[in-house]
Amino acid sequence: MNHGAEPRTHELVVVSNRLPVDSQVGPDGAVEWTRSPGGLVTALESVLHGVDAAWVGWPGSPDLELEPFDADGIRLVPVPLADDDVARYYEGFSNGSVWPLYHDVIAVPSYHREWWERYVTVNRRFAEAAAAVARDGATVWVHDYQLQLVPRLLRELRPDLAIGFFLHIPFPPYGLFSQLPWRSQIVEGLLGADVVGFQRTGDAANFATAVRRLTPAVVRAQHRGSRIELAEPSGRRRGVLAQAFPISIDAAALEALARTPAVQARAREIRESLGADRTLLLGVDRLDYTKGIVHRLEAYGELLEDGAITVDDAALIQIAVPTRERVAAYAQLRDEVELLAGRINGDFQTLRHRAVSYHYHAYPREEMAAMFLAADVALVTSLRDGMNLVAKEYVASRFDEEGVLVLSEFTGAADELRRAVLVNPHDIAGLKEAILTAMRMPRAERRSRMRAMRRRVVEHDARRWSSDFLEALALGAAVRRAQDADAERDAGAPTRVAEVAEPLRSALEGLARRPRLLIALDFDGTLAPEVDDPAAARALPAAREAVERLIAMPGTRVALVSGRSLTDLEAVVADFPEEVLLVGSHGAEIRLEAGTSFEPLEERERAELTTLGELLGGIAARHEGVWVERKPVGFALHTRLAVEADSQAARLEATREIGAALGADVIVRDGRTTLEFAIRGTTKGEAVEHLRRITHADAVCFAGDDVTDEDAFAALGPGDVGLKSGPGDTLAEFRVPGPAEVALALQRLADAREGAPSEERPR
Ligand code: GDG
Repeated sequence: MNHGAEPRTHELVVVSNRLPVDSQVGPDGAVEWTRSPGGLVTALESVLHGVDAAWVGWPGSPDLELEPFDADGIRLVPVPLADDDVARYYEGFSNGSVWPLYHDVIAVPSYHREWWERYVTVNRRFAEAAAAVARDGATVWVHDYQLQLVPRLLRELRPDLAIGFFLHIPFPPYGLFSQLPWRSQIVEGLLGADVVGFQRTGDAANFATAVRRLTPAVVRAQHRGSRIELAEPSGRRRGVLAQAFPISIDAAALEALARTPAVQARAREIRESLGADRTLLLGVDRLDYTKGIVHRLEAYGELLEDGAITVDDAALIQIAVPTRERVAAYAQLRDEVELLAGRINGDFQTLRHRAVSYHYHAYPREEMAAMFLAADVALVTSLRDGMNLVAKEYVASRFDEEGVLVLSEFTGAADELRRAVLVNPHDIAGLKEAILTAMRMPRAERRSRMRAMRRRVVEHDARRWSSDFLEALALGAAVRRAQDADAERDAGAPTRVAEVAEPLRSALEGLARRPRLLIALDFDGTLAPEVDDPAAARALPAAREAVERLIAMPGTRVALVSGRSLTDLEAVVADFPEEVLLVGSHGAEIRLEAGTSFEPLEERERAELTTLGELLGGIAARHEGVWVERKPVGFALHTRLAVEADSQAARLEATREIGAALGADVIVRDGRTTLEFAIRGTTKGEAVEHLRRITHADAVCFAGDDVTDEDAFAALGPGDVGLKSGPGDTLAEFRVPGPAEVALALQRLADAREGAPSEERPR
């Protein structure tokens, strides 16, 4: 290894919590580094070679400040963590909050603000370290749950980079994810990437739901994931690909290792030491509560207890690699597993044979390969696991096409290794059954299953995983750069009308020249992308900016016309200028000025409303169980609590008396248990008519997306412009795909109106 301090930049930068090295303190007290053969290094090996790459990560010991150094042709860039950082960012937020939450709350997550704050600080430190060593336009690939804020932080520092993120663990369903007090920040953090990769399609789908629920982004489902369209604070649109890229292993290298004479000899030795006639069951896991080790031991213990197997038939080797020992849940799990293994041995072992051979430490790769080769059955019983590489490693090392894999359905690997004996580890009876099936499986069936699984793992290996991901990232970044370049070019041009296609462009230019213009716009699905939570809907920044520009121009009024109640609408458009006219409840409520609840009624309307109230009040007084409710521009007669005779009589009298007194001025709506009378129209069409009158507009532009907007389109005449957002039948003359294009059309209208002769326009 070669130490050096000169600042260098690189074309590919990998960022992960840990650097792929282990430190040891040498006899002279100096720190020595050896490359640790962790899964991620192996998986990235092929892409790291031949490019100028750096790896940013924590060297693994607290309070260690190191200069960047080279190891095996890769530049290693250490990020220091103080003991307190390790406690709060790593053991705390990463492993005490995120890990249990993302693994189906198998252990109860705790949420502490000081953990979260340190997570933010440490993520910023990683982002800064990556930004400092990335060449102009470089690719940065960020890994895993400890660094979910890095993509956004890095994009803010270095918008030129192609940023990818891969989550190695599951992404939970929204019902669980929503527990997280900082759920929005996490989603925003991840959306800083061009590509967010997940293990399973289900994880990508869970993420898409979280994006829909927590942000106004537009999410479109596609193969193995979705495409997310964001509006950045600058108003620019940016696409993010969220998709499954199932991780894999270097199958060829593992097979080659398993084929070496030394490993084969060692496998024979292991078998002989256990007793040649016994079926060898093997479990290899980090000692983590997600891995289902207790369930596995319970099933095995019960099989011995039932007498279905004996220690003369079977042996279980359980390798439990120490992990996160300072986190309480892990210390407890260790006690539980060791107690159980001890109890099974106490109950069932004989002088000749142990029931469980339990090892609480890691082994070298060669020893692992020998164990895989020796084991008749591999037991992977995770309660939840992003992928589980052990399952794939077992398959890859079985070049002899022998061995049976028992695999939990709750692993990512189960999506690919369909010919394993699939189990639900919570079902102990089913798990026992599966172990027996595996132990007794006929040779021909074992071989046919193993062959099929081997094909999958060999074809979909780590090299393919990393190249698929990096290709998708290169493509995503290229598209974004092209869009940015277009936007920059257009921003410099005097007019940007050309982006809106003909004939809409000419129609907008025509509108721009009209002296008094009314622009009436539906909100949801037109200015704001549809979101699951209506309260979270917000107009695209580009749309809001266009409205701000238009409203500042003489002779130009803008109204937002929505089916929402006025109060509701006011809440979601609080970021709009106060001069905007608001129409709620499909036209029933109108706010002409901020602070007024709705438009003051004209004298005639006030009189009509009084008459209406008096007549209905009289009717309600005459019939038991009938009452009157005041509405914004009318009344509703409720008959739900009246007996049939009273209800019918009240309805008949109301229709007759009001018809006689007010005639066609009143709009009647007949509901099952209500009869509503309004003195002002309550369709968007009537709203547009009304707005046209009060603003004295010469021309109207209306944009909307749903069926209630059709009334408004129907109210348009020659010289007006109707713009439909999205699919579906429409009376509108023009159509655009969605809110982003509506925003663009409004911007072009503003551009054109700014440039149009304005002398005839009133102030
Ligand atoms: C996370 C996700 C996802 C284990 N014991 C020894 C040893 N190992 C190696 C295995 C394997 C790796 O450690 C464990 O990988 P897993 O995938 O099984 O599990 P996690 O550590 O939880 O990994 C997981 C993975 O990230 C990758 O995306 O699959 O779902 O939780 O490679 O062989 N290696 C050596 N000695 C041991 O004693 N040398």
